[in-house]
Amino acid sequence: MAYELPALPYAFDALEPYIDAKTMEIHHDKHHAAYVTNLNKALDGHADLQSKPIEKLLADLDSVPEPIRAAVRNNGGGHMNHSMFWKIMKKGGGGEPKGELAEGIKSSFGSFADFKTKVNDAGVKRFGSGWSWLLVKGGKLAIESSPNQDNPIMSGGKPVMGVDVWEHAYYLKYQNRRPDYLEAWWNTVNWDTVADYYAAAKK
Ligand code: MN3
Repeated sequence: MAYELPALPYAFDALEPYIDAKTMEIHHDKHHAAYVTNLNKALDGHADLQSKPIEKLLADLDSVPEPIRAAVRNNGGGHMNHSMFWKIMKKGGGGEPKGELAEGIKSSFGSFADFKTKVNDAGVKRFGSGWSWLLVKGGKLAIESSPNQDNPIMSGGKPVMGVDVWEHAYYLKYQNRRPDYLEAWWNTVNWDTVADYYAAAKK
């Protein structure tokens, strides 16, 4: 069974004015679609690997034959990362998390404001393309950035929230202003789905 591009769970313009419709259309229909196509191409003839859930595939890259490992890492990572990214945003998102997630953030990072600053900082300092992550590792919440399409699951972590800082995520509206994009991005967050990822990551 080949990997499939999930439908965007809202309209292209749902995240306006923070993320413009054209960016969302190209990001989902072209970039994410290409990761899925190229992942399936790399895994052609490897039915055992293609039948794995994407998170299982990426948690054990050593089981992927060396000649296709980089393609699986990059395109599989792109597929998993974007599948989460669409779900943790929504129309009318933003505000602050509640419940256990809010408590976890407070006890790990001091305050919600400090947490935001750290996530933004990880994203701004990531040279070139990558992601800023909230993750659970060793039972604790942490903030890290990753290069390219790497996902925390590739190094023993569990992703809770990932912010795409590739230029394709913001260039049409923000050009070189990655910090402005990151600041605006918080207005799109779907804290309910981030809380679901947190609950799953703690298990
Ligand atoms: Mn992207």
